[in-house]
Amino acid sequence: MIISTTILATVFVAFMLYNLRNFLIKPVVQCLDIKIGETKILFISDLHIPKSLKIRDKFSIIGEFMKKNNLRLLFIIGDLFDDFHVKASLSEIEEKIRKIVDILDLPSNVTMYVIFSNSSHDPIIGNKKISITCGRRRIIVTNNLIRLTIGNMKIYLLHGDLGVKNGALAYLLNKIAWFLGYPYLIERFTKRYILRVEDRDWLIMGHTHIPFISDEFKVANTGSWKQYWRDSSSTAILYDKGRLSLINLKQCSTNEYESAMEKTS
Ligand SMILES: [Mn+2]
Repeated sequence: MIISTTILATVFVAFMLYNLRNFLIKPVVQCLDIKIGETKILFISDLHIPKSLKIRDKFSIIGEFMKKNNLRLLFIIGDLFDDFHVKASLSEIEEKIRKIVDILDLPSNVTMYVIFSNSSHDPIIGNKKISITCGRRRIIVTNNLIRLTIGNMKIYLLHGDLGVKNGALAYLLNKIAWFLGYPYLIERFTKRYILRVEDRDWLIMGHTHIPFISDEFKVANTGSWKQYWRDSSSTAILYDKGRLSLINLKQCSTNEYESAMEKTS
């Protein structure tokens, strides 16, 4: 009991100190507002595709899943790339994104929003909004927070590196907090204290590589597609007719994604 209390107190103090700046000065978070009428949306993050685009992972299951289930809207919530954290030229970013459309085997009528992470991995683009067309596909790249409005539902989308910038540290903090009885620490902290989002609205993040969905706190994490020292989860969050679910795309062998739905908390 004393040990766990000490660990919790240490973690809490370290976390507060690390984020002190965000407590004192509310970070300026630019927001991109999107209102849509789609009934199905896929959210993924943390693909960590190398800049060389030489990959062995089968990312095409993302596009295959979208085609099978008639999904036309995709949000990639950060860490799309693994080693591309430089001020790249617009033409280089465009070229790589077009190739990623191929790697993911996306539907020909897809609209894809990409939120670049800011701390590492993704290109540095400042506050630029980049629009790319690729046949009938529309791609919008930003590094801002996205506020998605679907009817009465509001979903905030953010990579999640505003507070704890290092993904491995974010992972560790979430695991320890979870173990000590405070689940989803980073997501709940980001939602309440950094973004000051209303309780009834949702926040979907990436960054920690721990997939989950919590109806209680209305926070979710898309997981990751890269095998580091942490496993790849191959997960996504699916919006379908007003409901959000955590799904595992590697378990989708049929047209029906119901089979891939994991237990929601
Ligand atoms: Mn990541």
